[in-house]
Amino acid sequence: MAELCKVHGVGAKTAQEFVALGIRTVEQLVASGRLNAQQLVGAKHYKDLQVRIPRSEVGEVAAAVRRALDAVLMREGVPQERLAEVAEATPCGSYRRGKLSSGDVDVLICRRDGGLDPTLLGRVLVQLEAAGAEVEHLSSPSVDCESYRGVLRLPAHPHFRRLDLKVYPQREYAYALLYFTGSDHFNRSMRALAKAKGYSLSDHGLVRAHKVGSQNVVRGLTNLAPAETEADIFAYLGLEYKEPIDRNCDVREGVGGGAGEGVGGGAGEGVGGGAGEGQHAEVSRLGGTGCSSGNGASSSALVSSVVASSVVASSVVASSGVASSGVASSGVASSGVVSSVVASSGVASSGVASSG
Ligand code: DCT
Ligand code: MG
Repeated sequence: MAELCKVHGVGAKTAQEFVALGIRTVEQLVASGRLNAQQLVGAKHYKDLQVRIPRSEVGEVAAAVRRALDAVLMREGVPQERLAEVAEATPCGSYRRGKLSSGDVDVLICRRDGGLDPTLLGRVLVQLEAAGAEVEHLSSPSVDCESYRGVLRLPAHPHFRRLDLKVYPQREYAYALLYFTGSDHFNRSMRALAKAKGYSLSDHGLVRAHKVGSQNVVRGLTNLAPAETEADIFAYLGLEYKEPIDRNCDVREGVGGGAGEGVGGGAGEGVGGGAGEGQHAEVSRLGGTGCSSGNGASSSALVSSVVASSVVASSVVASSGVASSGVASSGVASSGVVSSVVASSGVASSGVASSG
């Protein structure tokens, strides 16, 4: 069961169904003929896809994508000196947050000289293959594709790696960058803040949103805050700007405030302890904004850092003597979350019940 769950595209429920059929190993699973095309790719490479990708290789994959994009653009007649201004390709996710290793490679592409081009990703993939990469698809790149999921192995590298490519138009690009940089906890926190202010924040923009009854949320269609940069979005929401490296709210690598991996100094470092009891009320006043996570990490700090307008210097927080809250049901203290989000805005908070 545990082994079957490691196959990309096979969830716990499906794995249980396979086990009920007497299937125990990935080899048996492949032989059973019960996998769809995506699951077959996942099964074929399931060992590779469990290996974390060193930062240098994420950079190489992203550079290969950029070269392929450039080749495609040049074939369209874009002169070499205009390539950088015509299109952007930014590796996001944990790589952009400075992590030393990543689970996958997330590259966002923006065509700056026009709207969406549904054929672009397909052409980039063909070019990647022409340049020697082995590519297998988890989603089809052929028709109207603004988003691609697959696995890729660069020549001279032993492992296949998960690759996600997405194309966004210029007007949405800053929002997409913010979203795909994450971390997911940081995003949850920022979305919760937006929600508390009557907005809905997504990878496409910021719209008005209000609840009807207990469930339905009506979202506006107009992006209220056209943004050139991520900083514009922070500013619109009244937030202090956070560099990508300061958006690591995960607890995997920041347990106890400070055990983080990262480059450039700062990722995952914390102010040590710092769960401010006083801010719990602020968070609960927001009605438990849904920013707690399933694995027990609280990411409420961003919310309260804005809602509570007082700014407590992080050093003060650190020395305030308030014990790290340790709310996580998994037993993982959430101070890594607190410290990485709060670091400079400085309002201590965590302590939101982990199961929300
Ligand atoms: N994301 C999110 N909510 C999720 C999943 C993802 O907001 N439930 C965003 C934030 C990160 C970005 O998408 C890319 O997702 P992943 O690749 O899953 O995360 P990562 O931070 O890049 O981590 P990893 O190193 O494991 O790829
Ligand atoms: Mg990633």
